[in-house]
Amino acid sequence: MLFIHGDSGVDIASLAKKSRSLLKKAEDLKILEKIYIDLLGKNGEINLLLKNLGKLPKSQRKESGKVLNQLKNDLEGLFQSRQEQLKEIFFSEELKKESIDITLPGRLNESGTLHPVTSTIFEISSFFTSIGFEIASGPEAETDFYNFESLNIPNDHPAKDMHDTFYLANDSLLRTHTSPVQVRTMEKQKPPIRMICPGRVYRKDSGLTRTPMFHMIEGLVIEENASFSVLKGLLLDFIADFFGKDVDIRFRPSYFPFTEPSAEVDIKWKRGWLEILGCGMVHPNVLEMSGINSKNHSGFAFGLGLERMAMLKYDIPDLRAFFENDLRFLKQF
Ligand code: 2U9
Repeated sequence: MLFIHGDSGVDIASLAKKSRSLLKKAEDLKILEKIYIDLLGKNGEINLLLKNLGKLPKSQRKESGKVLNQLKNDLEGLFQSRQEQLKEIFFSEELKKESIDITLPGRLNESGTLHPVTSTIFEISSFFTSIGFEIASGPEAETDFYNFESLNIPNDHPAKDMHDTFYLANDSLLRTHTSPVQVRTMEKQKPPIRMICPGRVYRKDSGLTRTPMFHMIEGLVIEENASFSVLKGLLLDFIADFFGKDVDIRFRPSYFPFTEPSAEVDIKWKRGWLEILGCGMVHPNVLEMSGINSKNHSGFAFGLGLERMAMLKYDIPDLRAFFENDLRFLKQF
């Protein structure tokens, strides 16, 4: 028992026991800090005792000082080792929180894909350019002359009806096929001409199998001796290239104002015959209207709808999928 102020006394042994246990049990760095200040701070319990040593009888001062200083050193040590421990626990917990799970899958760079209509245009174009065809394009807003008159389409033809064609201001209209581009090319270029023309076309039409805008490719060949047999051979090669060599193909007579004779081509698809394109020998009136002498030149032409080709090739059941821009659909291509 250490007596410091008159009749009150301090039991060093129990102070030591209490202090050691407090330091050892401190749960985190903040609590430990507080315990340190209470015990060993400037005005802490131990320092107050040291300050008051002078009040002890001289005979006890030396011994008490020694005991208190020993306790102080002892507690400083305990504090430091508990502080190290708690720091280690704190840091390892922080590390755990910040740790990176390197087994998780990385962030993938998603790359875009071509729209199925675009890849169909590319595929068909590369077949024709590989055998010497040029690719041409032209305006989507056209005149009556280039879209109808020059193509031998009479004024009373149903295609010219307000119900079928989008008419714009200033006597222009949205082209209903890409044929105007071929007419413009014939006006500018001397034969031989071998060209294809992919692009958007517009018709006042909509439903499950038709949309007011769709894509076409049309082809045109003007030579001295263009013949139906060459046209037929070319289209047989093209269809075999696009759909595979084993596909069954049928030519069937048809009618278009701008070709004579005209035909439509069907392929055997699943259960029955399916129309995929139209073609024919360019009508002499069309050649003459574009400044080509029909006496010493002849031509053939063909046209096909691209959405339809893409639907068959990629087995897409619904036309609307092309225009909805649903990424789950587009990502498959
Ligand atoms: C010129 C002369 C003739 C292009 C042709 C077709 C037959 C044809 C349709 C197929 C399905 C359009 O997308 S579709 O609706 N096209 O059947 N097109 S011959 O004839 C031309 C073109 C230009 C100067």
